[in-house]
Amino acid sequence: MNTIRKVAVIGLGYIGLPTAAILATNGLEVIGVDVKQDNVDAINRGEVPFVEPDLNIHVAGSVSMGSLTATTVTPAADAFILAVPTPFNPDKTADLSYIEAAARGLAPRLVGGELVILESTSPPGTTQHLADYLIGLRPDLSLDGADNKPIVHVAHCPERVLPGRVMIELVTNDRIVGGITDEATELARQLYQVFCQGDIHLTDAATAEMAKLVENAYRDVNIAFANELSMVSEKVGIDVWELIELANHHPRVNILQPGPGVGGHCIAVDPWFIVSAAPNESKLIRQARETNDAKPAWVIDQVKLAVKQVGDTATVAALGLAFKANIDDLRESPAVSIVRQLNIDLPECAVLVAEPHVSELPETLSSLTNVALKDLGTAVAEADIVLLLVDHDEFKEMDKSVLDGKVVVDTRGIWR
Ligand code: SAJ
Repeated sequence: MNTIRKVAVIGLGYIGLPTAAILATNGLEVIGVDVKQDNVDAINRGEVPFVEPDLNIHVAGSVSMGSLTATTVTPAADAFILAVPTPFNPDKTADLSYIEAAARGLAPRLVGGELVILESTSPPGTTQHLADYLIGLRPDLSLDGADNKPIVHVAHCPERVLPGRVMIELVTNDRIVGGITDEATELARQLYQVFCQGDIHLTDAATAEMAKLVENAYRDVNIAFANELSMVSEKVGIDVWELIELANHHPRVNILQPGPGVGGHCIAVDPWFIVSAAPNESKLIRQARETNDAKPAWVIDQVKLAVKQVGDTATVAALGLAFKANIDDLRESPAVSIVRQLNIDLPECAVLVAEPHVSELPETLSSLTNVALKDLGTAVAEADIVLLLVDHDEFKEMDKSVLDGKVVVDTRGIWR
């Protein structure tokens, strides 16, 4: 195939847009594709439709240089990168409909020789499914040159960047690349080498898929251990934060931090793809998921105990809605579900939410009576109970004396 000069990145979300921008700032012609016209328009103005440190500089710069443009229609290109969502279905299997829709968009543009990379987190076998799906749409092409048909090269390269550090980790993290054929693997390696300063490890597509899932399941299992310790510690009357700090002095122990539950669109989702691929063999992974999913209900029980002390009409300040510190991403956030459930379980309590990273409540909360968004000072001043849900810097840095006389439920251990 020819050198890759033009890349279409399909899906301009938290991963696709940074990837498009980094390719564009490294000299490639990049066309971003998204179904959301508003986002496409914003990007073409050089704006970023969500918060991610340093991304705006890359997008504004590459748009003004003309190396990054956005559109709703997939163009012809030398390489296509699919960065679309893979949510789970109600039965916890992966919903591949966004991948298939992206494939339908690009299939008519193929002439042979292109590279198609799936970046979306996917269960084992999805890259092969994508490849077969493309050939089903374009039987005049092949995956390996069989019958002298022009080749479409298909590979998986899972994204592994941490929200909040995306522009750094895109460049510095190692990458895993696994193609349907060795040639596809090699072509994908060449593309990522354009901007990736980490090592690029080569494997097959299914192993690359599993590597990503396993990384997130590893973290989920370890957070579940910390969350379990927090519940055990409460029961036996000790401080879990001190406990973990002390245990972590051991040279081979590194326990993670308990919290109100695990949020985000990765760690709370990906382990289920392993469970659905091998249900009988993945009992620990499933249990960890269930332990983390059960943590918000435990936090709510702690608030109910506090309300018993204060009275049924207590005012609760809920600090933080994001799924983790210093970002504005509310997806799968345990904090959002805790606030919602508090409103259902404690209808007489006013819940004053302070979330410095959003200007309005998300839809699931905005319609609730007795739940309101306030600035941090007002929420805490008016509260009888202060429920800390996210360890944002603003909360860590606040003057602790404002908590005097209030009942504090600190799910992240920042005020101990
Ligand atoms: N959390 C805890 N305790 C901890 C660490 C995290 O309760 O000690 C919670 C966070 O508050 C949050 C959730 O877990 O609700 C997930 O946060 P995270 O920072 O661990 O991870 P994500 O979801 O932001 O990003 C993960 C990363 N995966 C790993 O670190 C193995 C990232 O590298 C992946 O690219 C990303 O998932 C993804 O897209 O899959």
